[in-house]
Amino acid sequence: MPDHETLARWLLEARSVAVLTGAGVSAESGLATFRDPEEGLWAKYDPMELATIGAFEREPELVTRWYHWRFTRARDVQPNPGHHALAQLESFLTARERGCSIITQNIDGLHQRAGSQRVIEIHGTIHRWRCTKTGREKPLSDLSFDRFPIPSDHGGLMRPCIVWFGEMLPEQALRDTFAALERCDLFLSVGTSATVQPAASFIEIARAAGARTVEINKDATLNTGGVDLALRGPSGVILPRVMEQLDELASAMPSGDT
Ligand code: BV8
Repeated sequence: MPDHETLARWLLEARSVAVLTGAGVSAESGLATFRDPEEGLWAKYDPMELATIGAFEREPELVTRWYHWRFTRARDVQPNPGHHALAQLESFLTARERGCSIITQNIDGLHQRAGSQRVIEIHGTIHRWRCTKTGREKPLSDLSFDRFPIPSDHGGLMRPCIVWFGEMLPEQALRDTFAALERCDLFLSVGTSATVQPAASFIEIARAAGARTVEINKDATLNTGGVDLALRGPSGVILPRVMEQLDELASAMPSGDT
């Protein structure tokens, strides 16, 4: 049986699905991943170096400019068929009173723009910024990027509400993530190199909870050898094919059986 049909059958049987996504899910929207080389001005910078509290403290103007540039990129691109397929999966499962959580490492907000509602942003969002002194948050739309770095109203600086390397993940997001992992019977890892902790270990929690594990990724990762099913290729192609197959299987079932 072709892999995408196997996955469609597993999704039809699943009672609760947890999906971990990484930068690869947004690649087909035109957003660079952390490991693909950036073009232009930012090509000479290593995202792993810039996405740190130390870099912001040492060079607040550079890091603020980088996040402003990443925000404008995220604003100007569109969700791709992979994002839409995951939103469709959430609707499919929710209509059948089954669980579905999108646990994303991405800060671009594209899952929500595609219609996903049950999104856990474990590394925060670029669409909200906060004062470094008071912690008070503002939506990005309330900020003016006419000077870098951006002074806050309280004598501090404005920083994006994201998790930098060396920072703790948001407590509520972690609680919601662990709840989703512990109740899932199917775990999908999509478009992530599975190298950043603690996200890279989420698959172990799902596996310990008895879930089947699936990887959908352009390249092999450290997780590939241990998953129950690995589909190699672009998520924007694979996920829509799986959803087409799922809809076919569901419509072939006697009504009320899915
Ligand atoms: C933490 C937000 C507790 C910012 C991100 C020393 C000191 C402190 C911590 C550590 C330390 N050593 C290790 C750690 C832990 C550290 C860590 O994991 N480091 C790594 C480098 C080893 N983790 C942390 O610091 C975390 N906090 O541990 O707190 C703590 C606190 C203090 C001290 C100790 C412990 C916080 C981690 C969060 C960092 N913030 N993002 C921003 O976005 O700017 S991480 C960022 O990088 C992303 O969010 C994402 O998580 C990660 C990139 O990974 P991916 O998303 O997987 O992207 P990548 O490019 O790697 O891979 C893309 C994949 O997609 C590839 O496999 C490719 O093949 C595939 N692909 C490409 N195109 C497609 C595709 N697949 C399908 N279809 C396609 N079309």
